[in-house]
Amino acid sequence: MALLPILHYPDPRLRKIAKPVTRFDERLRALVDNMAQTMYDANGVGLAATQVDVHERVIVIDTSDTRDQLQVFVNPRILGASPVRRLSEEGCLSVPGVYDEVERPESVTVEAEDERGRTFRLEAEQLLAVCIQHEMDHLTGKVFVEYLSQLKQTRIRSRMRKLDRDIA
Ligand code: K1U
Ligand code: ZN
Repeated sequence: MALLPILHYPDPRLRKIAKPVTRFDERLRALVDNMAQTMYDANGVGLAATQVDVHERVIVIDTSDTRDQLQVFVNPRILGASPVRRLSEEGCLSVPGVYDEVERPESVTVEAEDERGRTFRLEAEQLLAVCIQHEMDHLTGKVFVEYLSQLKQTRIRSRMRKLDRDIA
C-alpha cells in the first residue's frame, strides 16, 4: 500500500470530471487500498479519487469512531434526496484548515458498486450523508468552498496559495 499525494485547492486538476469505472480488477482494488490508507493517514472521513489526481468515479469513506468501517463507493449515484435540508460543518483534505457550514439534503439514498463490482444501495443520514454528497461533488469537479460567498472563496484561495508556497 502507498500514501498518495493529495491535491490542494485551487489546483485546476480538482475541477476535472471523473469517468465511470468499467473494470473491477486488481488495479482498482490497489487504488482503493491506497486511497483508504491516504484517508486514514490524513485523519479524514472521506476521500474522492479526484483528490489524488485519479479521474475515476471512486470514493472511500469511514465515519466510524473506531476507524475500521471502510465503505467503498464505485460509480455512486443518488437515487433520492430528502426535501429537508440541513446546515452542517464541512472540511476537506484538499483545503486544509478551512471549515465552514454548507446546506445540503439531510439524507440521501445512494446506489453504487463495491470494489468487486457488487451493487448495493443504502440510505445515509447525518455525517455519512454529508460526506457522500461532498465526495460526489469532487467527482464532478466541485470543491465545498464553491458553496461559500465570493469573498470567502477569494480569501481561501490566497490562504491556500500562501500555504503551498510555505510548504514548497
Ligand atoms: O477531503 C475530503 O473530501 C474529506 C473530508 C470529508 C468531509 C468531512 C466532513 C464533512 C464533509 C466532508 C474530511 O475528512 S475533512 C476532515 C474531517 O475529518 C472532518 C471535518 C469536519 C467534520 C467532520 C470531520
Ligand atoms: Zn473534500
